[in-house]
Amino acid sequence: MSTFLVNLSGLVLMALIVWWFWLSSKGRATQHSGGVIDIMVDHGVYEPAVIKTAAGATLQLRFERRDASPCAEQVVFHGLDVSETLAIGEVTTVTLTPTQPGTYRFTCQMQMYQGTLIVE
Ligand SMILES: [Cu+2]
Repeated sequence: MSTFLVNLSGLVLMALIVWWFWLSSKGRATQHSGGVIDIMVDHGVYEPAVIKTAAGATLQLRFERRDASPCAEQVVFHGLDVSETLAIGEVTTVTLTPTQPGTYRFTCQMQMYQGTLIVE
């Protein structure tokens, strides 16, 4: 009986951890109508990774690359024909004016870094 309880509490803990990570990555969609947004590039994630904006508004995405690994060096906006090389330790501004509503992914060239741009 006691091992069952230990296993159960382990499962509950795992579920909480998964839930917390899921919320922390998916729950931070920030709503914008254009403007300047700072995005941190570190530890394999864009932060924030989900950006919502309005169609026709101009966004200035300021990518601050802290990750020195070659993986992080490029950001590619799929479906928008935009890509940019990010310098280590610097802020690189990507200016976009998406006109078509939709969901666009932005990733590194190997697609390990994953982000989503939602245009409404
Ligand atoms: Cu990569």
